[in-house]
Amino acid sequence: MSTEERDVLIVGAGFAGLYQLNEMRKRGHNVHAVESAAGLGGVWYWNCYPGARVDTWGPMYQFSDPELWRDWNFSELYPDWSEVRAYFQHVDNKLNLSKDISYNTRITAARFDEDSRRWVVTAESSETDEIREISTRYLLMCTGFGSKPYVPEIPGLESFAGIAHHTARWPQEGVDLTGKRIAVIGTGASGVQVAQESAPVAGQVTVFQRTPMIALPMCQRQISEEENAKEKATYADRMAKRNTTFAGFDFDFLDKGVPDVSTEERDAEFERMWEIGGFVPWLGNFNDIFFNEDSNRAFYDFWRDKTRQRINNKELWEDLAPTDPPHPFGVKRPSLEQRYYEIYNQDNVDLVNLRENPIDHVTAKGIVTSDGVEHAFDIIALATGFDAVTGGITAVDIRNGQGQSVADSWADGAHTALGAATAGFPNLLFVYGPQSPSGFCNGPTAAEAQGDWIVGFVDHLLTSDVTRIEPTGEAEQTWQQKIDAVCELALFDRAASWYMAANIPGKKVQMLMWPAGLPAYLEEVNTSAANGYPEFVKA
Ligand code: NA7
Repeated sequence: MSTEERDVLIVGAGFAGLYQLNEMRKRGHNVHAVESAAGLGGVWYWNCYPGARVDTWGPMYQFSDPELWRDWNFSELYPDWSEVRAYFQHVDNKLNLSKDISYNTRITAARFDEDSRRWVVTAESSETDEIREISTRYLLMCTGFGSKPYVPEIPGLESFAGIAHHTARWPQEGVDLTGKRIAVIGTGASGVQVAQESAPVAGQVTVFQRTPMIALPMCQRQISEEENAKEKATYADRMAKRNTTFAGFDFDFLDKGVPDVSTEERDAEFERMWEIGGFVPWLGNFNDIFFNEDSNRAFYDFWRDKTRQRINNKELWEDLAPTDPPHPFGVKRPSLEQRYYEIYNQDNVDLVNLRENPIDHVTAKGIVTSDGVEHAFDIIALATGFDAVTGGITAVDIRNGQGQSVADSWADGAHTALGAATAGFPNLLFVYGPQSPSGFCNGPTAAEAQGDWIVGFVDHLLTSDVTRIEPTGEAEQTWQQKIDAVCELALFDRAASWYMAANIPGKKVQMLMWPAGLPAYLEEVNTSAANGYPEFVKA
């Protein structure tokens, strides 16, 4: 076992980790990154299932450095996983990040040594089985919100004789869907994408739905070279704007609520948003959409009526676009779809409503539902989501000097100061983690905006005499109170979502994100920096 010494060790080579690596390197720090995948991209390495694509328009789903975007073009407004992966390769070609990344390497454990004030990290290579120890002053978890797939306990799943994969563990070489009988379990973003991609080529697609997805039209289109060239003139302004909007996009909520306008104006706005598509009807809607139940319901009814027009079989309307909303619109992340509702007009596509007819067990041949019917399949796609936000952190056995693990410390709920550090665990920071803008924020924007604060903080520490920092319990309580104050007014707790940690049985239900928007977040962390990081005890 070798021991290498670092100032900063980064776990994860997605947007957040790569930004940290580049910025720390620029400042001359001894930094290294480890990544369990064989390549760059984080979620975009693992999520190569059929139809996987970004739900943010490509121009704004990039780093803001002009050197990186000037000569990069996506061919579609919402690029698929392979184009995003090519983008990461482009970034690597420009910045030569790979030379400081250990791929195929998983961090399994980290112990804080109080004497040296350093983390001793165990890294295992999946290629060579080599186990190495890395000693680092600061440990930066950049594990994203979706790095730990969740597979529900379904009796008999392991006995299935066909092909079964979680969407985020889809084989890199792909799976031929042509003519196959395919089960899709789950109707989040991943399930919707697999279903609509499979339907045109599969022999049979059966979607197992627990909660209807309130999916929005993606309004996907090709982007020509001319359009890309023309758009580039707008990039710098639009990228700067990202830090000023609630969710890190180049658009924001309207500056009015539904009660402020007439019914005609409201409907005209809904129509306008609908035409633009994507997340505009979600995060560019009236500013009371997450707070006022009547406003939220008005949009739901608009969505329901639009969606029903696309489904020929009226018997499916209550399943797919029910009269009353399954939960308020948008408090669960909406999927963006391209032809999802139309697939139900095909003879080879079925829906099983799991609320009426749950899965009982899986056999070698397929899925048996509680009505006793055995549905035979060649492929089962488990689009069942993630132990989101905290899962990538607690999956590593991170222990403090007293032997306590982060997982134990968070058993009754994650607690953080500034959504970036947790009391009891010195010199440990996370980007895009719990109680940060995370799942409410465009990934590249958060990687840079929250990332800049973390770079500044660590740089400040490494160039001072301080060798140990730890957030105070008081700072955590203040942070929690600020989160609770927004949640008390909002509708977020009305859905069993991964935002609320409610998608994993037994996980403590809590708002996992900073719900007050990116500008308020940046004000908090920038104030902290200006005041010398008072949320932390320094030694
Ligand atoms: P999501 O959005 O968490 O969706 C998971 C889906 O799996 C959702 O429809 C769940 O139903 C369903 N699910 C979970 N457990 C079960 C069981 N036990 N039985 C049946 N169905 C189940 O994950 P995605 O991968 O689609 O998307 C994650 C994010 O990645 C997404 O928001 C984008 O930002 C990209 P439920 O709704 O809980 O009833």
